[in-house]
Amino acid sequence: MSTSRSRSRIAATCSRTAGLSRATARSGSAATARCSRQAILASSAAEPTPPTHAPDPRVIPIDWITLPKAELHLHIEGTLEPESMFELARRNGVRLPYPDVESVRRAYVFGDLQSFLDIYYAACAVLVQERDFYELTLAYLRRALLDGVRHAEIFFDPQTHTARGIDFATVVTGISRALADGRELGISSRLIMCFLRDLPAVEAMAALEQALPHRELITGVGLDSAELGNPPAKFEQVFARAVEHGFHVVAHAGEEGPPDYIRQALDVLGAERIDHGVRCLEDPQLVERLATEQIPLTVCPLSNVKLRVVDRLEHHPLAQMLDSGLCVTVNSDDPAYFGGYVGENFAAVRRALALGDAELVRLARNSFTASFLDEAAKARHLAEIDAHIQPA
Ligand code: ES4
Ligand code: ZN
Repeated sequence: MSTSRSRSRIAATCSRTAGLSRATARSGSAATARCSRQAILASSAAEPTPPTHAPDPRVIPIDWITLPKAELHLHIEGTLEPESMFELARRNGVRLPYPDVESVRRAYVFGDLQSFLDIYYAACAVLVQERDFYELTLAYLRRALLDGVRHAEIFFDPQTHTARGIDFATVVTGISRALADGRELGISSRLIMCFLRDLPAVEAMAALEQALPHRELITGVGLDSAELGNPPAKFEQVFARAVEHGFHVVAHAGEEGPPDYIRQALDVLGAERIDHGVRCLEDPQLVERLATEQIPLTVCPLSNVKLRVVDRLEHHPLAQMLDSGLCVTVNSDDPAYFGGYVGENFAAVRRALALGDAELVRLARNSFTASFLDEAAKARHLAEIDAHIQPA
């Protein structure tokens, strides 16, 4: 495993064009140093090679934060920052069980997915008016732009709100109005409604019915919340009906649940993308299928550490997933709770897993190819990535 890993990193690094940064190459690797020297020589054959320990002023480092990318796994309710939580609580007369912002942040220590969901759903009580959903979404889009996000496919959980007496229309129009304004700011988007898998399937079916008058605002359906004990097959009929209505299909699977949940998401629900999917590595046949069919997996590294899916980022399976030929993307999940937006997720895996330039570029390219954008838009974004890493 480690042999194939280092081989692929060398190959990836050596396929870079002259002028790219080698700051991401793991220090002490003779092979990457050799590759970097070749790149420098190609760009300036007449000049002597500088010592490898000194930064080369001719190499322009890539800005990974502003590298154009798409965010494909983002729960809009998970972008509620503690400051906004207090502001909305005051505005809507909602009592919070915390005295201040600092004590909220201190509470964000989670043992597993369920311990996070308990706090996350409770916090949603401050979202009441259409303008609350609008402001939440617009704040996210403004923040995402700073991280190079050009396109965002955003989840929302309608049942979390309708169960509190908030109209489906209030939620979906508030979010969609912000998404329309976001387009003016230079960020395209799609909206995906998720069913809460810990609730009965009939309730998911009712949510789908409520969505139909807003069909044109919603691109796809997904499946989230407590995974263990709630297999995808529980929602077979709901997803069949969603497909009849032409919705795209995604599903959280293989975050805490076993590889078989990933198979069910694909074969029973017709999922086009798997959200998380990290546990696929326990099943080599499944990995082979996911790689062959290039089924995208929207991986959320900082989320996986916070929810203890992995014990530390240095042990995250993202690198192994890349090496296995999987179409993986890096995403932020619930950034207000997990310690970072998508740029911070990129920066964190780059450092912790010593990813090379080519691997980071692949992650950004995958984010567009795995999106629900049309082919022309995908091509435009991929060209923009090329321009970013290879300035004229
Ligand atoms: C979620 Cl991290 C995660 N997993 C499953 N469902 C979710 N809803 C919001 N965040
Ligand atoms: Zn998620």
